[in-house]
Amino acid sequence: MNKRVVQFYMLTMTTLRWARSLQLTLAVIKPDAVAHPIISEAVHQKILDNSFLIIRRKELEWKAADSQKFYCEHKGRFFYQRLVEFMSSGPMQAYILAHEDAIHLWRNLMGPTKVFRARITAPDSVRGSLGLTDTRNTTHGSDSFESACREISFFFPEFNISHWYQEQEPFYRAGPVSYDEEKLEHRLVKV
Ligand code: 3AN
Repeated sequence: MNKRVVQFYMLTMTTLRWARSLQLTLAVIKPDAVAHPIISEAVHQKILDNSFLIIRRKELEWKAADSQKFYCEHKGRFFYQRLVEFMSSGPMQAYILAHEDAIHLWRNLMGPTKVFRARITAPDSVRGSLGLTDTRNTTHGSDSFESACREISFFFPEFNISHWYQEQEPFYRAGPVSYDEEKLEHRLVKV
């Protein structure tokens, strides 16, 4: 069996085990990691290894105004200016991920915000193993259902979240789905 067929078979088996509704979250690989393909590829692999479905993925670059808008809740904090400059300093990769427990699972895999804490308390987490500093901490993940909806719309304005939950979620949950190795996204397989 070639690699693509094996992956398809494994994913088919995986999707058959979804017992609960799928949840969407936003994950971002930040500029510090995208600057080093070996790091961004390791994060991408971690997403696949943890059975997330990649519903959408894109590479993008922010202007300072985008960064200020997204992080407006942190305006006034000592790290705000540094954060805004860093997040508009180079390309990022944004993902819409689906999993039964997508928000919690991705936050857990990322580890604590502060890299020094992450290295001690969660050394195998993304931030614990790959993070550079508290600002350049490799990844972002939504922290609630509400912020996932808001943040997905911020990064993917063309994506209709309610439509996905109503029309697409049942099909992704039931499967089968395949992984498109060129687009690096999962696709529904027509049976
Ligand atoms: P998280 O990304 O873990 O949800 P938030 O929302 O509190 O954490 O912070 C948003 C981003 O701001 C973090 N990912 C990090 O890049 C930056 N940040 C947060 N706290 C600090 C800090 N104490 N020093 C430097 N940067 C920080």
